[in-house]
Formats: sequence, structure tokens, C-alpha cells
Amino acid sequence: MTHSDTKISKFLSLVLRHKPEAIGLDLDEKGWGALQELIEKAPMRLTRDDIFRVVRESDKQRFAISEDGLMIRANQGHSIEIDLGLEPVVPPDVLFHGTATRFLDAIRDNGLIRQNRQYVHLSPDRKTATKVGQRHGEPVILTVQAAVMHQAGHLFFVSDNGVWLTEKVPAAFIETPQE
Ligand code: HQG
Repeated sequence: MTHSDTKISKFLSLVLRHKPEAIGLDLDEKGWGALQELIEKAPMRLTRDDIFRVVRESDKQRFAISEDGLMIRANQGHSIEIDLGLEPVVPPDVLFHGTATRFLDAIRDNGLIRQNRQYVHLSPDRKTATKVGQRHGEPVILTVQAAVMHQAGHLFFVSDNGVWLTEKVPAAFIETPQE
């Protein structure tokens, strides 16, 4: 992805996940916004082709285009309250969470909390979790006992781009290294 496409991707993440009001974009309750309106209200010059290219080439498939090609939304990562329309699913035995070592003490005390986002994000494999953790500092991978958590009544969802989502992970279900 070129430097300018990364800028477009960051802009799309901002308005589709966190601050649609920054450009006065209307999102429906499922998080969809009209492409045409987005193009008109964007602060930079943006074409439909630019958006389709960024959606196609996004390493994590962050965005989705509606079947009729008129709407766009983020697949996950929202801080605004929207209904992704995901059905609860049975998780695998374990899932992973990449974080930074400086958060470990707080996570051991309080479990994983969703912070600004709608859900806690979990990864299906250690490699992805490592990349997520690196965004915050020295990475550390936590193992979440997802199947046991599910049996205890917690709901799990998986986004269209394969990120596992749950509302919170109590400390009892988390294995941290150096225990
Ligand atoms: C930490 C990216 C202290 C948590 C990624 C994380 C992901 C606690 C940070 C997606 C805590 C929140 C989400 C507690 C959790 N005390 N710290 N009790 N509980 N934390 O960015 O999971 O590239 O909101 O460990 O790939 O890092 O944007 O969440 O370090 O899928 O598409 O609080 O964002 O995707 O950070 O990342 P974030 P995340 P994109």
C-alpha cells in the first residue's frame, strides 16, 4: 500500500469506526455509510476507485462494501455503538490477545477490558496477536481459555475479517506468561 493509500485507510478507519461526525457523515445503525456522501465530505480528493483499491488491498480487510456497491463500513474496531449484526458463535478452545508488557499487572488484576472499543479483540493465532501487541510497546501474548469462557456464558462473535470479539475477559480465563 502506498503512503497516500495508508492515509486514506487511516481516514476511513477514523470516520467509519470512531468519528463520523468529524466530516458530518451519516452511518446507519449497522455502521454503513454512503460512498457518495463520504467522497463528497472527505477533506481530501477521493474517488470511488481510490476507496475500492484501499478496501481490496487492506492487509486486514478492515472494510466492507455493500452488495449493491453503494455503502461502506468497517468490519470491526468501532468505538461508536453500532450493531454489526453478528451472531454469537462457539469459539475455538483458545484464542490469543496481544498486548504490551506494561499493561500486564493491570490485566492480571482486572482482566481484559474493552477500553474505548465496543469489544475486546482476540486473535485466532499467536502471529496476529504479536502484531497487535507490537502497536502498544514490547509485545506479550496472553492465552484466553475461550471454550471454558463460552461454557460459563460469555458470548463470542467473529467479524467478517476474522477478528474474535467479546465484551470482556475476566482474569480467571487469562493465562499470562511468567506464571
Ligand atoms: C489493553 C487493530 C490495562 C489491551 C488490531 C490493549 C486489533 C488493558 C489496549 C484492534 C486492560 C487497548 C484492537 C486492562 C485491556 N488494563 N490495559 N484491564 N484490558 N487492556 O487498540 O486489542 O489495525 O483498543 O491489551 O489489529 O490492541 O486498527 O485494542 O493493548 O484488531 O485494524 O488496552 O485494532 O486493528 O488497545 O486492538 P486497543 P487492541 P487495526
